Amino acid sequence: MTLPTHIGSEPTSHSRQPVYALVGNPNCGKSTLFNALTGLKQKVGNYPGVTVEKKIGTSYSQHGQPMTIIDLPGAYSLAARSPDEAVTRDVLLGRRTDTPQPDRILCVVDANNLERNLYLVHQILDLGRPVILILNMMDVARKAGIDIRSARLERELGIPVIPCEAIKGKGLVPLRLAMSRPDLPLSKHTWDVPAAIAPAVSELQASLTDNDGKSPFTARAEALLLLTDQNSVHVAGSAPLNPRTTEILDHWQKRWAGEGMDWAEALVSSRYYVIGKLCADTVIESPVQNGPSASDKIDTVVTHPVWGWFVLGSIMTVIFLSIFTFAEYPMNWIDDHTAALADWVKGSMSPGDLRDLITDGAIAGVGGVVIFLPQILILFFFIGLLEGTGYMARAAFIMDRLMSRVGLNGKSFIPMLSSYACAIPGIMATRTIEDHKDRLVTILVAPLMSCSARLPVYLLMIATLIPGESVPVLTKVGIMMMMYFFGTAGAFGFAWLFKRTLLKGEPPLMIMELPPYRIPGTLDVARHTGERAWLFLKRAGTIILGISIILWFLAAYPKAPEGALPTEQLAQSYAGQAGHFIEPAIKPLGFDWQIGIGLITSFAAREVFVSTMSVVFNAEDDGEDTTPLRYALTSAKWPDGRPLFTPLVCFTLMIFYVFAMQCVATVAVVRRETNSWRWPFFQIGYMTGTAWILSFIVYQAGTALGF
Ligand SMILES: Nc1nc2c(ncn2[C@@H]2O[C@H](COP(=O)(O)OP(=O)(O)OP(=O)(O)O)[C@@H](O)[C@H]2O)c(=O)[nH]1
Ligand SMILES: [Mg+2]
Repeated sequence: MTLPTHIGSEPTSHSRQPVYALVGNPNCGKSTLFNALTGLKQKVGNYPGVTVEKKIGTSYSQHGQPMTIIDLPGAYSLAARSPDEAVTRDVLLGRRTDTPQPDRILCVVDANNLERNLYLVHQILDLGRPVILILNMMDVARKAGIDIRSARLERELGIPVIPCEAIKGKGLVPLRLAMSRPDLPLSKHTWDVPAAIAPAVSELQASLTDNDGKSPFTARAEALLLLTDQNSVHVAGSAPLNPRTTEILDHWQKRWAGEGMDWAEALVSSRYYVIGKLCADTVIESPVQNGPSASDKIDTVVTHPVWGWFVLGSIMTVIFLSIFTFAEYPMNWIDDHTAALADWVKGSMSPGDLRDLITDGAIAGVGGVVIFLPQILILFFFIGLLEGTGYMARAAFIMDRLMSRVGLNGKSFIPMLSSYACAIPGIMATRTIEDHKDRLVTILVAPLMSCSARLPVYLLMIATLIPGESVPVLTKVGIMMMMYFFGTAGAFGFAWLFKRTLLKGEPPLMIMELPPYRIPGTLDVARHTGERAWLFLKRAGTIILGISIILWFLAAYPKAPEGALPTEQLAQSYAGQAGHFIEPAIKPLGFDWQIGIGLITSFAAREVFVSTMSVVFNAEDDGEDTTPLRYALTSAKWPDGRPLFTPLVCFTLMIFYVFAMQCVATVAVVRRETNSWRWPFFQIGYMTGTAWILSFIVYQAGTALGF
């Protein structure tokens, strides 16, 4: 039976601003197009699964009319398997209360993989809404010798088809013109649902319309989805089906099962049959070269079981080496200027609490952290490059063997890699993982990957540990890489443990697309780096400033009697009392009450440790020294005169920061993504417990060995 999708066109007048949704397979350039249309800065990257949540923006038609554009996570099919795909399906089917249902759909396809990409487009045409088909990445297709007869495709489908190069903004004018058309046609494309299934589709459609209150088109699309993947419709949050609809579904499924028919497979292959015919008529492939492409050649080395690791190691070394060497000059500059600012405030205000609050609280605290901005910039510049070129997906690929040993798949690795920047986007990225337990395991271990907030702590400790300039920079790089290694090994170890105990499950199969290498957009990398730098500064200006000010008060009150030494003042202050309170618990790790104050405050965010040390050790006094905090730390002492920050203590402290869960923002995100308090609390407990135990072992063993 042939079901016409629809003939005619949509109503011409819009009472509100028209809503467009950008839909397509992962990594086909939707967000790039979204940015080009709206001028916004949605994150773009050369690996599947960059966008995991919808994002709304405004664009203007060729006549200046505003239009709402929704960027959506990539999906291979409307039969969603992972939480990010579910977002796309639910927005399209109008199930989200927080998002307007799109009136018109912009289907983006990668011109290099038209056949595979058209599967989703085909499902979307069933929705009976106006669609514009965008053939993106035409530049890559052209180079690969793929020619698409877009006029023919346009005739066959009866919808506008627009070739584009989103990355260069090519094709935007025709696209805007098409979007401005008040009379966008509905597809007149028809396809044959297998005869044995067609009556079921009609019955389900009728019931979904009459009993579940769906519009006829949504009803038909949902009927087809129900038959291809029942789970995809019975999701949390969507209204349960009317009993009558379920009854019809059960009836047909029992009947087909009795006949030994695989109805889902029959539907999928009949779709592919139509798509195959469509592509045969419209895609002309003339291979321009024989033999492997440049991408393939690079991959034989980069994904090689031995050389791959070598490449990964070299890249990491280059990144850390750059962090240590190139940051020197701008760091000194920032340091000089914060010192000058503090001096200026000192000179222009009369002595008193307010002056001290500004210099010893705000400037010392924020300055102590902002000094690490150059390193953060360098780190994110490299991460941006790795994401843009497509190397991230390769790193995930070579890690896959290791991942499957611990019971995870390559899909968990992108979230874990992203956590090197910050656990929050990492945890968001777990939405691409289909299996609930695998997703949870990944969320639980992601914060063990050393995030950029730990960088200032490591850098400060390494500087204190190796004060001289005589030590080769590679030693510092080595210690730093050790910390990253410990964090990563810890994440793998705990993933292994959780997969065997709490969250048992089959090791999943790896389904990871390796995107072709691309030269990243300069603007994308700059934007990515700039955005992260801005986030870092914003944290310094808000959370770190706030905590520094509070901490200053807690350290300045209650006031000690006249003539007391600064350390006596701190010791009997509220902050000092808190530090003393936890000292018994941390003394076995080699930490005193002053470090204890830092441990307490850095539960808000890890960098706060650095600003706390600046406030506690009141560091910016010495005009002479260019690295005052480090200097203050090396001269800090226990009451009996022993030095406090011995190399062993610095090292132990770094170990503590590798493992401890210290970030309220992450706790909040884990709470939201797991929808319970149980998991974030469990995470705080197991991570901080591990941090304590390992620090204890390191410190005690180190002391026994005479370090
Ligand atoms: N050569 C070329 N690259 C492009 C084009 N459009 C986008 N890209 C690149 O393709 C990659 C993927 O782009 P995104 O916009 O992140 O893709 P997406 O569809 O939003 O991906 P997900 O959010 O993962 O579903 C990025 O590296 C872009 O720079 C294009 O027209 N030509
Ligand atoms: Mg995207």
